[in-house]
Amino acid sequence: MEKLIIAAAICGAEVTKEHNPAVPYTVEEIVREAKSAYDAGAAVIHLHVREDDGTPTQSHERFQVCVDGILKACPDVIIQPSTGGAVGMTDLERLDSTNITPTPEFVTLDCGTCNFGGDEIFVNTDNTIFNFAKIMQEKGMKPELECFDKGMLDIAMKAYRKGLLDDPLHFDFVLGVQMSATVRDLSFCVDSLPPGATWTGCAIGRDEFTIAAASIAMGGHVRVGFEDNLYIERGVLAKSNGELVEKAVKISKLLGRAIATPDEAREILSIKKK
Ligand code: KMH
Ligand code: ZN
Repeated sequence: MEKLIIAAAICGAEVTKEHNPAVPYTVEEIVREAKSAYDAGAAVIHLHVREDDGTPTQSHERFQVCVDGILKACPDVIIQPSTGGAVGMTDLERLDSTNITPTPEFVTLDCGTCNFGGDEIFVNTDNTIFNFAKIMQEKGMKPELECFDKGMLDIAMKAYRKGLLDDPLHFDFVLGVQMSATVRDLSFCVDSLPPGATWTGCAIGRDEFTIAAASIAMGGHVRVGFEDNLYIERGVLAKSNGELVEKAVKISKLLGRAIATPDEAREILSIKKK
């Protein structure tokens, strides 16, 4: 089977130090967490950043300092700035994370609106998605198509048919927010993929490693990290993102699948290094 790409979502926009004191806020903490994930085997860092007090920000200045720090510590890693940001941010604010140097090689593209718990709604209208896709295409940034349910894959395919997405497509199925984190739901998404697409599976909360194991066995790639899950096992907080990546590496090795380096991940995903 193809080597496994592990992405580490090291920070997110919703979790806080109250949930797990190792959640990074400062530039030093962000770099520390990225390095721990990279050293453990992550090829991709899915990046959100914070102000020092933990407030999520998409400011390109803050992203630039964090990206510079991460690249100094992990020179070949693939950094994937989020364009999802935090619930309630404007489209312009969300896209500011991409205004950095070098232009990001990989970014997220959220493919639909979804319930984000309580009264929170993460808004991605068709026009937002098409505009983001167009900008990504113009700037040569490969989008990872974030799908929180199968309908979002269908919306992504609308953008594809409009010529706003280039082959080969890469999807990230995020389970446990809107669709249940079950192997059945993951299988439905995977069975619906267009030919030639690659995919990653991840789940929010306690099902992170069940969905990771299923994704590894099914030939997909995986994402783990504090953005999605704060625990290494039931009731035990993870000490670092590296510890979560190590667990994914262990599962993959047990299942006989080797881990991709960042350059091997670029090859698998057809990403051009900037
Ligand atoms: N924080 C969520 C509202 C992404 O990174 O593109 C959006 C999110 C998805 O995390
Ligand atoms: Zn994210």
